[in-house]
Amino acid sequence: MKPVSRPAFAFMQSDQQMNNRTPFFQTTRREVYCFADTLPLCDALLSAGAKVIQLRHKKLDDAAFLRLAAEMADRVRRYPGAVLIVNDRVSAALAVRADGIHIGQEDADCRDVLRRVPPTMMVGVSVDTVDQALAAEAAGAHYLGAGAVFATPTKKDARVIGLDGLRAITAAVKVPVVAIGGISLDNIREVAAAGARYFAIISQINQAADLAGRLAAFNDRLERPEGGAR
Ligand code: TZP
Ligand code: MG
Repeated sequence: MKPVSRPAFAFMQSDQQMNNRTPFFQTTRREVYCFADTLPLCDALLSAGAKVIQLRHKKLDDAAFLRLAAEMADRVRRYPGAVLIVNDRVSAALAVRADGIHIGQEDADCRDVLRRVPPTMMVGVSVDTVDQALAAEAAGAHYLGAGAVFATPTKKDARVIGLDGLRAITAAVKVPVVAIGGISLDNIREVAAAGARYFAIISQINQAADLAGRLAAFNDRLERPEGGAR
């Protein structure tokens, strides 16, 4: 997809410049949810047609993270329909007027985050049990990240909930569920059948030799959930 050219100062404009994409996360669509921790990766994902990019970087100090977040927000805004979610760091999400903030159980409290961010900013919460899912939904989370569905080298310490755990969570809540952990071309249809609406995929996309081709292959699986010939 070609970027739309916008003035470079676009994201520095007033609050009205802030996105109005809530609710981006819906229970009526299926979408791959991508991750970037560098600008070249962010660019590659956007030009391949990625619609959701999460900035997830565990090591950068706050100043460097903020610079990267600002650059990524600027890039994402050139692609209509694409959104930037910032992981963990609420202040950075606010400063760059990200489309969303994603928090884990050990990060900030969901209600506190919702009070701090504008109503247009989506708040996602990681959960791995039905109780956590119900609590996050009751607190007002716009979407839930559920996993790890499968064991994954990307996050070795993640609790594995399996397809049964995912199914229990999607059945318990109304908000859209983003499945995460070990999602591959071989299992994404089962993950979709378990009720997930978004599919958070790190290694199987970011480590692919042909990133755009891999993203297209995932989208193809989602467009034809039952499989079969084109
Ligand atoms: N949270 C639970 S599993 C996971 C995170 C961040 C990593 C997912 O990465 P991959 O490579 O798609 O399994
Ligand atoms: Mg976190």
